[in-house]
Amino acid sequence: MSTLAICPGSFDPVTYGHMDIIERAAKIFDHVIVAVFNNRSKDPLFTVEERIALLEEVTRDFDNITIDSSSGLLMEYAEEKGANVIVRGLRAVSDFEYEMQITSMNRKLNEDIETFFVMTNNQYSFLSSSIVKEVAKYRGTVADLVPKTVEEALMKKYQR
Ligand code: COD
Repeated sequence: MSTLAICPGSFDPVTYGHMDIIERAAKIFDHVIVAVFNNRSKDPLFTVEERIALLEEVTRDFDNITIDSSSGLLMEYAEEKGANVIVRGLRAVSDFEYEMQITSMNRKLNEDIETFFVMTNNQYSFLSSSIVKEVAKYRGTVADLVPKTVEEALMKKYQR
């Protein structure tokens, strides 16, 4: 049986922390769909199309990764795609409570699709898209946190 995993997220924008999780998933599962969800409770810096373009650029060396988007429920999307697995990253204990809540609800919606948690590389355990945006906004360097193409996109957004 071939395995299809979904890596869902906001990816606003994609960071080395996201890439660590996506690349680990791509080594384990036959195919990975990175799905950009339009989370209405967040006020995104990048449009969904911009986030997709950045993800496509930074994953172009992987032939088993596809980038997609959705504005609906994650589990409905996963069913539609015929996915077996959802992959989420864990940075620290602080992520655990939120992830447990979401996973419990997702399991109620479809108990056949398992959620796998992948622990990030320690060097990215502090990293989030919000921190990257904050640093870039105040002209700090984000070169170690995001790929060059994302760094350039951030500089453009903040008009430098
Ligand atoms: N190291 C490791 N993993 C990381 C790092 C890092 N430094 N940074 C982020 N990650 C992981 C996150 O843990 C997550 O697994 C993934 O990367 C994406 O992260 P974000 O922050 O871009 O995305 P989120 O967590 O805001 O995404 C939330 C969703 C959009 C997936 C969620 O809101 C959702 O499922 N929305 C659809 C509606 C729905 O079905 N809701 C749930 C019903 S209960």
